[in-house]
Amino acid sequence: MAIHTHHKSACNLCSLNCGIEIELNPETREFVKITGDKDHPLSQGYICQKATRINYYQNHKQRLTSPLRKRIDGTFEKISWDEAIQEIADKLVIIRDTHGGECIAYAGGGGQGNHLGGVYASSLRAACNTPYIYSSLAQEKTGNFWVHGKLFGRQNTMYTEPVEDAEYVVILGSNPLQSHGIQKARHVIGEISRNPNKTLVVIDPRRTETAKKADLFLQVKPGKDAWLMSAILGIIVQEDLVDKQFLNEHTNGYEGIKPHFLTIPTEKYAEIAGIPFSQVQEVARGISKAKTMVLRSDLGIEMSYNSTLNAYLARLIFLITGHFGKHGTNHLTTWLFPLLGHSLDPEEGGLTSQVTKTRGIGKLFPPNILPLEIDNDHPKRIRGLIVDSSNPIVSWADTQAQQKAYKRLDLMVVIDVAMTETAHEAHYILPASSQYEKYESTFFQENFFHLRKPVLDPLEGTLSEPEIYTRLLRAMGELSHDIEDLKEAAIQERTKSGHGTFQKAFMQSSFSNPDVKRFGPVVLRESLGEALPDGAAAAGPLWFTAQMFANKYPEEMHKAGFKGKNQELGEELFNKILNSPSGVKVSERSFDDHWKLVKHKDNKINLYIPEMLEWLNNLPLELKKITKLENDFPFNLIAGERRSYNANTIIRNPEWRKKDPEGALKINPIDAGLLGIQAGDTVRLSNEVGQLKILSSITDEVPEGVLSMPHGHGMKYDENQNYKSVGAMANMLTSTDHCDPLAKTPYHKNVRVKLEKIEA
Ligand SMILES: Nc1nc2c(c(=O)[nH]1)N[C@H]1C(S)=C(S)[C@@H](COP(=O)(O)OP(=O)(O)OC[C@H]3O[C@@H](n4cnc5c(=O)[nH]c(N)nc54)[C@H](O)[C@@H]3O)O[C@H]1N2
Ligand SMILES: Nc1nc2c(c(=O)[nH]1)N[C@H]1C(S)=C(S)[C@@H](COP(=O)(O)OP(=O)(O)OC[C@H]3O[C@@H](n4cnc5c(=O)[nH]c(N)nc54)[C@H](O)[C@@H]3O)O[C@H]1N2
Ligand code: SF4
Ligand SMILES: [Mo]
Repeated sequence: MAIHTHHKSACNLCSLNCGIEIELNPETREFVKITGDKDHPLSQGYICQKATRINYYQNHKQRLTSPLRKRIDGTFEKISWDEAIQEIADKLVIIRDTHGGECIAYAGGGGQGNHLGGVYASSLRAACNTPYIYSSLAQEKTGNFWVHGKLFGRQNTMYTEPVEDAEYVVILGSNPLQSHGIQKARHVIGEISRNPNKTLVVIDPRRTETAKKADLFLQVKPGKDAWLMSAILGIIVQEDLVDKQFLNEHTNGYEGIKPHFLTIPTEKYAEIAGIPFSQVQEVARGISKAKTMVLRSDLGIEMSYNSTLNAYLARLIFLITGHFGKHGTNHLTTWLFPLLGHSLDPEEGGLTSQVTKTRGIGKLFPPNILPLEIDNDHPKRIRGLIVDSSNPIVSWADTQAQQKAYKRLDLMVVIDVAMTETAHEAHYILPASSQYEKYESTFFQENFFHLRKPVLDPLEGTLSEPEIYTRLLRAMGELSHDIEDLKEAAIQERTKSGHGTFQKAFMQSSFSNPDVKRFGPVVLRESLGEALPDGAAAAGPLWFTAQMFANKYPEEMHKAGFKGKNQELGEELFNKILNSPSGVKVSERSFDDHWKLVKHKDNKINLYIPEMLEWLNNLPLELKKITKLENDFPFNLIAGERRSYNANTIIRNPEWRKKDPEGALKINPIDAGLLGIQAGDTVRLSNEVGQLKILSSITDEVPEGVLSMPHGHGMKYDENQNYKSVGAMANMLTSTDHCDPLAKTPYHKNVRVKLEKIEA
């Protein structure tokens, strides 16, 4: 029997990336057991039930082991890496040089646990000369980012939601007991729920696991959060419960927004939202009076009607009550590696997409416009698409529209560990090593960085993304400049007397060698990276990241225990990252220097956003008459619930699910009774976009007229080569234009459908 080995790493199933310890059978490559890593500074040993089953991600029948090329008949043939790389590179160059680099788009760039490869993709985009990134983040969070741009001055300003420190906690459109989103969610929510001195408010149309723990559950009507939040804000303003001192010290524009909330008919709005007025008053007053308050929100208001306006209103609730930038409140934070950038609005000259002229937010473009940007006769339509670490056919709106659009591409490449539904549409498929077979890291958690070492050798036939991107660049004829000087300096740097050598050489090269600026990550991997111990070449670019961070936030780093100054401080951070198997806390911030992170000139928050106030004023005052759409499709489907056993599309083998293998539809007993549906019946959901069959379950967790189904189901898993899908794919029913007018984030929580029993 092989001796099992133990390895520290991180869970790749949600953005928390809890520290784990993997017990590995090196002979079979099986992950025999997974436990929480007690040394991980954030998760401290916590994991949820999903992490114990990561082996289903690592080992399964659909792992890719060879580059594949599509034949004319639609089947795939195996080809060598050299062939695949050269053919793809040639085609990229042809598109770029014939139609322009703007006609190439990049989609994905990192899922829940793999962000290091995405760093290298920036070099490929530079070679293709394209700025276009389509990202799953731009189907949930870009409304927030746009609002942050206005409030705080930069779209990539982020805040944390430290619910564990607050006396009053509002969970709005999120279900942390299943989806997490906050560290150790089950412990933390349990503690708040039990603590008589703390108040937990949950706002959700569904009586969720988290709602069951709440002191106050506001069962809002689906998509009516904007009215509910306006009513809360209206009460706060009308009863003058605002924090005047805070508004004076830290904000501008309150006098501008005040009249808009003074006139809100709060009782009427509460009625539209479906919440008793006394409850809305209780929450508004509770928030204002609380010593500390944290608001945590997520997809329930982001993938829902008025998404961008919701983002603004949610933030106003804690801002005008002064619950911000203090212990026990939401507060701003920094990342070692920023996940996104800052885009100017189109009116300020910001970049838009070529065909639909859609704005970028945080330098990202929304998946909802992608089919239209391709399936079009515009001269600048997208002709080349590179998909990395994403499965849009399952994950993005309107599966059918995407399938139709992708057929029009001159080149579609998918880089993935598995044979996905999206890979099936591609001309070329490139097999990546799994997240446990290469150096990997995630940037999701603020003030924290975790570089993970490989646990296993790469599966035969696979390459890491850094290697794939480097090879593509070479095959495109790039990377022509000599980097011998950097390579030598890198070797010197690792000797005792050589400290600082690399920094100097790098500075010089960045003037003399154009590749350093254009393809920084690749150059750093091939120089400094190659000189690192333990095959850590892919971590090379983190040296530059660490230097930039040390330059920007020396005080915050000192508070986190780092010594040194300037370049030395950066080196210390880099070395600490390389040598911390459980991850590193990179900085700590005292609340005194919090306000520096607000990027407006006077470091004050700008509350006055005319576009949002206009939107607010246009919210209809009356419950509209039933529309034709509502008549034809009488149910509100929440298309994409997080449950115990879904993790986006990261695990494909349905056997990983201990319960609810099909991902049943939740139906209220009264609706089920009216339609003669029994638990376990297969039912049909349909609308103007498409239809699907799904297993039913009956529960009063959902109110009448509301249905809820999970996302991430319906993937085709290879059962003895007969592709069989288990469960239903939510995006068969979602449309690309059912989305926020500003950010184009989809309204997946408000999908109108018809429900029918399928007669046997
Ligand atoms: N188990 C599991 N956990 C996950 C994931 C997973 O796939 N599985 N995915 C991860 C990812 S990528 C993300 S982004 C997060 C998302 O995490 P969450 O946003 O917490 O998860 P959801 O279940 O999609 O939606 C949250 C809640 O919104 C509610 N909701 C629906 N419509 C409305 C509405 O109109 N108003 C309000 N107020 N609420 C509404 C739903 O009932 C649900 O309880 O989860 C992460 N964690
Ligand atoms: N209807 C509906 N649709 C939704 C949602 C919803 O609530 N409702 N939720 C949405 C949300 S919030 C999100 S974040 C998206 C997520 O959707 P996606 O962007 O598709 O992301 P994931 O499902 O996390 O994983 C994508 C792919 O990464 C691959 N992968 C895993 N590890 C590696 C690796 O190391 N290298 C490479 N190259 N590939 C790897 C996996 O095999 C998988 O194919 O789904 C969204 N889709
Ligand atoms: S909370 Fe998220 S990261 Fe942590 S173990 Fe569960 S799925 Fe993995
Ligand atoms: Mo997400």
